[in-house]
Amino acid sequence: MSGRLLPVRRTGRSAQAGIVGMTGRQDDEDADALLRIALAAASEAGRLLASWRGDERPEVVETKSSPTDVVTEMDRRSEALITSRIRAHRPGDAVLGEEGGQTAGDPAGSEGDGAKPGRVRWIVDPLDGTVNYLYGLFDWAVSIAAEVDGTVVAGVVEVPRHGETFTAVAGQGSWLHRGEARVALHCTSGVRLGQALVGTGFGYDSGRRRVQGEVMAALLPYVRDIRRGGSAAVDLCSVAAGRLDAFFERGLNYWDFAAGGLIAREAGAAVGGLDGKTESTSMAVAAGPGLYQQLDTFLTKLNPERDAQRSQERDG
Ligand code: 2AM
Ligand code: CA
Repeated sequence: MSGRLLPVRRTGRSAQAGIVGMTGRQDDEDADALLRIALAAASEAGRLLASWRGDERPEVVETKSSPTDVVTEMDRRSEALITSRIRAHRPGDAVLGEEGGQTAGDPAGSEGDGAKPGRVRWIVDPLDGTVNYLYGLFDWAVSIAAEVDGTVVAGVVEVPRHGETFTAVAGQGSWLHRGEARVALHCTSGVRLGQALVGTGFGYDSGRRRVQGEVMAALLPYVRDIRRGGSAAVDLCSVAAGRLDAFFERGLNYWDFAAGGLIAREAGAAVGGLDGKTESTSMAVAAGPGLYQQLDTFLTKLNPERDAQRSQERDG
């Protein structure tokens, strides 16, 4: 798949921005090569995950393991597959994954691919949108980003149930691949907050949710509507594709937004935190630049980066 879709050639805006301009340390071929590895791994992992359709549910209930265990198992298998594919090409790279944490590469094994040992780190979410996956909803994804010297230079979000693959290389724009077809992505622009369709998500902790509910109640009368998709990686790609005007979420992990953040940014979105901060596990926001400003101002006033007390009934 990756061989047919790539290489993505630089033209127009991309040629001026270029990855050299973005990082000053890396040339195009390296980021393209990293993207190709990510694409192949994400595609394979997507097929693996799609092969479980929830049919095992009655069985797992009978054997006293829960569907959640099956999902956790698929999660692990997906990450193991991705890590092994990355290591096969680039044994010297570090990999940060949701399941396995950070694993260092073998320093002796990383020659011949351009980047020196230690410069490349892969950020892997083997299954983003776990609850959707468990319930048979379609918004779940495999997300893989490649960093060079701490900067994300390539990202893939594979969304198997929609047959869609989102990609970006820093300075080269972002793309939606569907079968053999490929289209350049552009976020919406010039949308006022009052007309904006805004995606968001909620944490698992009840105290955090309490505040997120307050923020929703305050924001809802001032926007077109709210969507809660269930996969931050997919939501960020939706901003890139103009399917959402904006997205924000508190409490994401780096692997939830590393690839999707690049894809949104390369589609013209501003991606960051609130009040001048960069995107982080505390808060990640993405929208066309004007709307970003408006949302930033609105949300900052609500002090959304706080948590309330947890509820005993829910969290135990
Ligand atoms: P996951 O499906 O891999 O858990 C849902 O709001 C989005 O937030 C998903 O992308 C989900 O990823 C992510 N997420 C990650 N950690 C989370 C957490 N502690 N609480 C809520 N959502 C989390
Ligand atoms: Ca995730």
